[in-house]
Amino acid sequence: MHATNTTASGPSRAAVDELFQRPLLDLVHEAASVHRLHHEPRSLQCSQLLSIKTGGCPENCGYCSQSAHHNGEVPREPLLDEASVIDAAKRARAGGADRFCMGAAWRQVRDGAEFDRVLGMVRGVKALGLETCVTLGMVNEQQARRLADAGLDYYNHNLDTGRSHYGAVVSTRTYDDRLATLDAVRGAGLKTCCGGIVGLGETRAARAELLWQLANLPEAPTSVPINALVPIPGTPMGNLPPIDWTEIVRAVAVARILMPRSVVRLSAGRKEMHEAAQAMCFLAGANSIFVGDELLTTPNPSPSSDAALFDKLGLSPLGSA
Ligand code: SAM
Ligand code: DTB
Ligand code: SF4
Repeated sequence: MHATNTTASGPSRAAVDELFQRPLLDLVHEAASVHRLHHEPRSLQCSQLLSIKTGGCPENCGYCSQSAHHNGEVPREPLLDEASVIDAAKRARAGGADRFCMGAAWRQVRDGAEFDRVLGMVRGVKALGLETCVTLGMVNEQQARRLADAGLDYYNHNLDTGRSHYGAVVSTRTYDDRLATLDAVRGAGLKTCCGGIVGLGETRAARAELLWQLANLPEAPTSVPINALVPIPGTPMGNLPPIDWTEIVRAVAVARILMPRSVVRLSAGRKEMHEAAQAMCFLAGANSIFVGDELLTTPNPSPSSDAALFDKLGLSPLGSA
C-alpha cells in the first residue's frame, strides 16, 4: 500500500501498536532513555508563531478556527505587510524564540504578488538570525525551491491523524495530497516539520497509524509537532471531550522512540495542560514548544509562566544559550 511513501526500514504497525499498549511508566522510561542518547535533555527548542493571513480558508478541516465552512471562523485578515512581520519576528527573538513560524490560511500556494511577499518575509526573518518556518498549505516543488532560495529552513505540513481517520476530519483534500506536498518539500531540500493532532475523536489505533506513517516517510520529519486539539466553538470538533493527559504523554513517548533524532514539539494545547503533565512530556522526549502569548488564533501559556516552568524543571531555551 502506497509504496512510494513508505520504506521497508521503518517500524511495523504491529510494533507501534505494541508500544501504545505498554504500561505508561515503562513507555516513558524507555522514551527518556532514547531521548538522552540522542539529545541534550535540558535544552528546549522554542518556536514562535504568527498568523500572516487569517481566516477565509476554503478547506474544511473540522478542528480549525480559520475554515470558511464553519460558524466558529475567526475574523478574516488579509496577508500582513512585510514590515509588521519583521517587527513581530524581532519581538519573538527578544523574547527568546530561536525559530519564527509564519502560517497562512491558504489551501495552497499560488505564484504571484502574495507569494512574492511571503518570500520577502522569509528573507527578512532569516536576516535576523532566526530559523524560519512557514505553513502555507499545499506547495509544489518549484515553489518549495523558491522558498528554500529565500532562506527557508522548515516547511510545516501536518498529516494530522492516521489515514483511516482522515476522512472524519477533512473532506476537501486527501491524505495523498498531504504526502505529495511533503515529497515536494523534501525534494526542494527543505526540512520537514510534520506531525498531527490528538483528541480528534480518533482511537488509539488511529494515533498509532499516524506515528507509524510519520516514522515510515522516506525521511523522518526533522521536527514533529504533537498538538492536542484546542476545541473551537462552532467548529465540527468544538464539542469533543478533552483527551486524557496520559494519551498526550503516550503519543510524545512513542514519537520519541520511533523518531529518535527528530525534535518532538509539545505544540497546541499546552495552556490546557497541567505543568506536571507537561513535565512528563519533556521527560518522555518532547524537546520543543511554541512560545509567546498566542499560537495562530488561540492563546498559549504566557512567557512568564513558561519561564517559571523552565526554572522549576531546569530547562534552557536554545535561544537563551
Ligand atoms: N493551512 C495550512 C495547513 O493546513 O497546512 C497551515 C495552517 S494550519 C492552522 C497548521 C496546523 O495547525 C494544522 O495542520 C493542525 O495540525 C494544527 N491545528 C490547527 N487548528 C488546531 C486546533 N484547533 N487544535 C490543534 N491543532 C490545530
Ligand atoms: C502545528 O503543528 N501547530 C501550529 C503550527 N503547526 C502551525 C498551529 C497550532 C494552531 C492551534 C490553533 C490556533 O491557534 O488556531
Ligand atoms: Fe485551512 Fe489549514 Fe485551517 Fe485546514 S488547518 S482550514 S487548511 S488553515
